[in-house]
Amino acid sequence: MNPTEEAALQRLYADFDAEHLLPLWTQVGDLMPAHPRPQARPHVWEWKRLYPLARRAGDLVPVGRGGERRAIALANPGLEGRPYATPTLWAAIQYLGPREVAPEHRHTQNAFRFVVEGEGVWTVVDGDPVAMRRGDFLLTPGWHFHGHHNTTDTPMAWIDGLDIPFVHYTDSSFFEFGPEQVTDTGTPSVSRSERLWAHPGLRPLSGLGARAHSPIAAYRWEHTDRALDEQLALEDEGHAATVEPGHAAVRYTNPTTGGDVMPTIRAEFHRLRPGTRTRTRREVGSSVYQVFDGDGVFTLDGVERRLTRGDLAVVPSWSTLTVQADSRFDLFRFSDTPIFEALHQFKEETE
Ligand code: GTQ
Ligand code: FE2
Repeated sequence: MNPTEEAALQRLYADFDAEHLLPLWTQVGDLMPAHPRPQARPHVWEWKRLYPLARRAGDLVPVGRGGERRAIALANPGLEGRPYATPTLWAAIQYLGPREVAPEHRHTQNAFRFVVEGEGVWTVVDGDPVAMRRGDFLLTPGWHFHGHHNTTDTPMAWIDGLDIPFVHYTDSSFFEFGPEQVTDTGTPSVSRSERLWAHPGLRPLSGLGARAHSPIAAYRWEHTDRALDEQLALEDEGHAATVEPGHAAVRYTNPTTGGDVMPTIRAEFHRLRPGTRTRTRREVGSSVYQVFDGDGVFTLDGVERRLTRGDLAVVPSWSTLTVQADSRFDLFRFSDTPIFEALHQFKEETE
């Protein structure tokens, strides 16, 4: 290109800019990479550092109307300071002090809680009080009113998972305040939702038809634990039951469809026998893991990170993951996979 042409080209680009236009040919490599090149990075947050920070927030920051929740988001270091664990998923530690109440509200964002330690908080979902205890997985699907109240003299912390970033990018958020106090202060050990819905393989005839969200408000640890134990016992007895040798796994499902618990979020629990090393996998979409119990090593895009109880790890889209269990290793996992499956964009590779 001669100097005259070069100057003309620069004028063209300046005129594009003035009209808010951008040519594909200068951007194509970034816009259409040969495979996903996530901005989010693999990252680990240690529970032993998170929990004391949440406790300090408990001492200094009140919970109530306006702020709504004492939730502290995991902010992925690749995502430009936004409170997002991945481009689609929010993950936070939420802390509720003795006798505190987080007021009721509802929003289009889908939410869940997972409890790694403690008890004494009830989350009230559309008026149904749901006890929260170690190992329980609790749902607050989109547009259900929910508030949390701690009925004890001890604080409690848990993790929240929501599709906040996805809803934010897609400009689809609606939000409404509910009452400042929870609508039902009862403290039953089993919610009405579980009494109606949480019986294996049985559904009430008063509730036929497919629903977009699971009607089960709480998936209790005793069931998850037993399901995983039985997979390993069956494997010991020579029956096919595990996803790979020494690796038991279950997915939380919506009993009205057999599919995922909520339209945007998948949740699973994995149990590795001591010494198990998984195959290396990568897939489209992002995941967050929390260690429920035990010790092991996550190799994320070739980098080893040692994890222990409560630690959280983010696996961005198309990043490789291998898990090595040094003890029995129990892992809670959630991901945005249902979004990609629904759009026929899901893809995975196993080494
Ligand atoms: O508990 O309702 O971590 O609305 C973020 C948004 C928790 C909740 C979060 C929320 C909640
Ligand atoms: Fe909420």
